[in-house]
Order: sequence, then C-alpha cells, then structure tokens
Amino acid sequence: MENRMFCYQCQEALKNTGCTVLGVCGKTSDVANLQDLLVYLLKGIAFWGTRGRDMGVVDADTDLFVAQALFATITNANFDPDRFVVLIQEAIERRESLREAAQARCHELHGEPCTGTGPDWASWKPADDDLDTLLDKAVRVGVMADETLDADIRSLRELIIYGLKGMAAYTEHAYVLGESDPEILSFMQDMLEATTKNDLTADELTGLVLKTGEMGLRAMALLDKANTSAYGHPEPTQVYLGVRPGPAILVSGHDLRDLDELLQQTEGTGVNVYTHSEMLPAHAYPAFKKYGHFAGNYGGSWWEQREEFERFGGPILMTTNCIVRPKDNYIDRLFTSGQAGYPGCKHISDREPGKQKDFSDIIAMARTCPEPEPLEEKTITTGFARQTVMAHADAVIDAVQTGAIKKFVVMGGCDGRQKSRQYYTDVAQALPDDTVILTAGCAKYRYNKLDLGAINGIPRLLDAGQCNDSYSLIRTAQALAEAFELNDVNDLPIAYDIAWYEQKAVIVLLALLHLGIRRIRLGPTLPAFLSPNVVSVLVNNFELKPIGEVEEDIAAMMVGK
Ligand code: SF4
Ligand code: SF3
Repeated sequence: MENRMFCYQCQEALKNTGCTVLGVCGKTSDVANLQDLLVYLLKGIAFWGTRGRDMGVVDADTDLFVAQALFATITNANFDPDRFVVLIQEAIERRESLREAAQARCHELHGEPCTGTGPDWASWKPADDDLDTLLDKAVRVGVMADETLDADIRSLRELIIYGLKGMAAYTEHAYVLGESDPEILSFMQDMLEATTKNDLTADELTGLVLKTGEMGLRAMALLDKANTSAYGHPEPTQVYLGVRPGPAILVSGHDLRDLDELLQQTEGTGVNVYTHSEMLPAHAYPAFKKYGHFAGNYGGSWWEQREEFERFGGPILMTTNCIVRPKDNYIDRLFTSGQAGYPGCKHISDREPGKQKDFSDIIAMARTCPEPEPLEEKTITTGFARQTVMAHADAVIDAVQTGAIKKFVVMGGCDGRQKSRQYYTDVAQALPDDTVILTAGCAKYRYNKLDLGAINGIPRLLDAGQCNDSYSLIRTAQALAEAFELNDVNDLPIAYDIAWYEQKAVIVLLALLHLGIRRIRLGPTLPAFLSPNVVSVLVNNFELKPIGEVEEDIAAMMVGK
C-alpha cells in the first residue's frame, strides 16, 4: 500500500520498521504528517533562534513554545489534528517574529539591511489556511523526505530529535511548577539546528547524541527539583487498588500540578480521586497525603485502559500520554489537558496567570456518573525515590557487604502492548532471591503486583516513581558508588534490563549512555530508527544489547555481563 505517513519513533513501529498508513498507536496519517510539519517548522524557529541568540536576541516564550510543541508530538499524547494546525500556525508566527528581531539586530550591528530568508524550514509559509495546503507540504518534509540521505545520518538525527522530545516533556513539567532552565531550552534549538546541518559527520552527530543525554539528565534533575520542592520527597506508601463508595474521577499521565489542582477543587465535594498508570507514584508525595478523598490507584498499565476506563464509570483526565483510542461508551467521559489531546474529547483550557485550571466540568460530570466497578483488592508500594533509599543507605550497604543483596537490577522504562513484554514479568519472577529490582516508569506494571518479598526489611522491588524518576535511580547508583569508593558506576553490582516504548525512555537511555553506563539490555526490541551501524557503535562503545532469553539474561546479569 502507498505510504501515507512515515513514523518510527516508538517501540511499536509496524514490523519494527515504521508505520506507513496508520499508526499502531492509532495516530492517523494526517496527524503524523502534521507532527512532521510542526517539527520541520521548529527547526525554522531554531534557525532564527540560534542566530538571534548569538546577537543577544532572546524570546523566552518562543523557547518554551518549542519545548511544548515537541512534547505535543510524543507518542500517545495528542491525536487531535486541529490542535496541530494551531501549533503550526503559532510556530510560523513565532518564527517570523524571531526572524524580524534577529534581522533587525543584525542590521543594527552591521549597519546593512539583513534580508536573507534562510532555508525552506526557516521561511516557508502556507499560501492559504487550508488543511490540504498544510498536508501537501507536510508529506514532503517528514523523516523519509530526503531519500538520498545517508541511513546513519538519518538515524542519528532522529535519535537526537526523539531524545529532545522526551527532554521537552520533562522540561515542560518542570516549567509548569515554576522551575526554569533557559540553557535546556536553548540547547533544544541548537540540536534542532544541528539536525539540519549537512556538514556534520556521523561521529560529530554521535557526540551530540551524548550531549543530548547530558542535557536530558539536567532536565530530569530540574523536574526532580520541581516535584520535590512543590510536593515534598516521596515516601514509601501503600497504595490501595480497590474502590470505595462514591463518585470518582480518574487521573492519568504525568502532570502533578494538574492532579494537585484537581485534588484541591474536589476537596469536600464528595468526589473521590484515583490515579491511573504513570500517576500512581503521586500517592507517595507528602503534599497529597492530606487529601482524604485521594482514594487509590485504579487499573494497570496504559495499554489496558480501554476496558478499565469503561468500567471506571466516571470522568477520566489524561494529563499527558498514554492515550489509547477511546471506546464510544466512554469518549464523552474522557478529558485532556496540557499537551494531551484527542478529537471528540473535551480539552481543559490552560491556566491563566495566577489562576488554577478549571476542572468544574469534570467534577460536575463525576456527580452524575456511576461509581467505579472494583477491579482488584490489593495494595502495592511506591515511593522509593532517592531520599528514601539514601535514608536507608546503611542498611542497603550492609546488605551488599554481607552478601544478602548480590545484585540490583534496574528494570525501569515503559510498558507496551506487545506480548514479548512478558519477558519482564518472567525476569522479575525468576531473579534470584538475593536480587533487588529498581524501577521507575510504567514498565513496573509488568511485575509490581507480584509478591517479591524483602531482604533484611528492604523490599525486593523498589519503585522510584514515574519515568522521569529514573533520575532518582541514577542518583542512588551514584551515591552507592561513592559509599563503596568506586570511581566507575559500572563496577557497582547493578545490571540494567530496560524496557522502552516512547521518547521519554529515549532520553533516559541517552542520559545513561552519557553517564558511561555499559551493558544495558534494551527491549523488547531495539529501536527501528537505529541503523545497523548506529547499533554497532552502541554495541562497541557501550556494550548495549537486546534482551534475550530470560534464564540466559539473568545468568549473564548475575556475573556482570
Ligand atoms: Fe507508529 Fe509509534 Fe509512530 Fe504511533 S508513534 S505512528 S505506533 S511508530
Ligand atoms: Fe509509560 Fe506512556 Fe513511557 Fe512515563 S505512560 S513511561 S509509556
């Protein structure tokens, strides 16, 4: 069939090659193409933004806009073509005003009018407001637009762009909570610009990939600071998975400020609030524990939502990814906020300065809906972020020194639909009793309901939180290396068996590579966007490897391979 789109940014890319007609995720070809056009125009903003910055022209709002727009293109966040049309229009307006400012400054500095238009992405404008005009352009600017481009260069450019998308998501979450870092934002434009440079070699681009990892780590640190400053340090917390009587709202995604404001607005209303998927770790933050109506976590991983949302009965708020195509019988109960979007779902407007988002429609709907149907009666534990683990450092170090803990296995990342992800459940179950699993992100739903026991009071599964809380795992590893007086984190008794799905996992992976972490197992498949030569570089320099058979992988990890 004719290619109507091309996207290979996530782990579920069709046949591990690319989606060409419709996304496996449900993304239509129009949305995929509009996302390509948006990224193309962001490169145009970067063209003028990087040049303007060199001359002292800075547009902080546009710098943040680039992050927000990149965030909107991550897998399973926004499926709404209308929202992408608006973002495209805004990108063009912002690019033009940056261009004018940069050219005016250039004129001032050099005394001559500066009228260059730059390349197509820095100057293209649609002839009219028609969607078809945008789509006509969009199909000519995507990942495969230049068929003659060297496969390794394309691979490295896309690796950088997908890393930036993950970084953008974390950065935007931090900004929402009032933490800022202009260097992260300017780096995004430097890298977008770098992906347009034909004179950069594969080696140079590989260097930029690792720099992207370095900046990704900084974005995760910024978000960690934002979350812990606003809501305190996560504490080990038992989260109830059942339901209680009363109307309810389900909150999913990663945006803690949305949850915070929703909890405030539902307090005293008789409406309970439950978390879903990546929002589960919110229960561990001290600031949210005061809410008696913060009732528990409902359901499992993102990809199981179609049945669970049906059974939940009440309204559901998706604050970010992962949205799955909703069933007709709950689409009118599905709301989106922030960069998330789905056609036919009501989108909650962004907050006005000094005000909260207005969740009154969701709350009013909750009162008219049936109570949630129970799914399971159980509790699970979360909240083992860096401060908690370090508070018990003596016990952890002692357990390692006495041999009670032989190995930590980092199994963080994303979950997904593919059956082969059963591997992670099997590994968690088959790991020897003297191992401890460190996790973060929604990958944990493959094993967080298993009873894995404890070692000297230390649970064998330590969940640090959301995918961005991989930062906590990194800090924990660094602190252990210090405690054991090791210069190299690779000498720690830690193995990495990571699951990826979308672009936030890409930036976490790049952050680990930047830190020089070797012998990472990555699954369930290696990214389709990595060319064979790029895979070879990662294998040769970092001993990165695909997951294999459960028993063999465990045996290898136990001996540090
Ligand atoms: Fe396919 Fe993933 Fe792209 Fe969706 S995000 S279109 S599933 S590669
Ligand atoms: Fe999961 Fe979508 Fe990535 Fe934040 S909710 S980790 S996949």
